[in-house]
Amino acid sequence: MIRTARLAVLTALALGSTLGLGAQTASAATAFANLYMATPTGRGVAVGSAIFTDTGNGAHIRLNLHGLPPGEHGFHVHSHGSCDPSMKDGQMVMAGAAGGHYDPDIFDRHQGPAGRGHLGDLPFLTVGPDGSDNETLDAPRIRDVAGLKGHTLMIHEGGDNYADTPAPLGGGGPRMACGLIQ
Ligand SMILES: [Cu+2]
Repeated sequence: MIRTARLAVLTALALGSTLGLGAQTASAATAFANLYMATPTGRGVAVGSAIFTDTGNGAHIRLNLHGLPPGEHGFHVHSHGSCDPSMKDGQMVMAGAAGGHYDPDIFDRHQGPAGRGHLGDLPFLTVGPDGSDNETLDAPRIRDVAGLKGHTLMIHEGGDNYADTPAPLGGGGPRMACGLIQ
């Protein structure tokens, strides 16, 4: 009897390691996005991935990015589940179909990862001189990692001052890379 139970546990463990990321998703709240450069015609080259993990005290975001311009870049969850270009006021917007910053509580303001603004306001990225970024960022207000699935993760060309002034939405400007959170 005991031996049978032990065998079942071992089988489950073996299955879990075979399934890899899928098994993690089932047992703990994780979500990930593969990111691609945004271009006027849609998805460009792959630039790596981000993995969200629930810590019980906010989320950790583990980055594995490459091929990006060095320096600081605004980094947000956007509302819609598409990275396609869109048209706004007669102008093409790269990754515009992703919509605005994810704001389920309708604060309608940009305040960064610690403020009372868009829930999707994440810490900005700092890309190294070689174009890679392997940081792990803290997102203390993201309490429901699974709830991010179906939204998009966005990297902007410029940095993020966690305010709507002097420029709106942290001043990061155009959308540079984007990925569907799944
Ligand atoms: Cu953004």
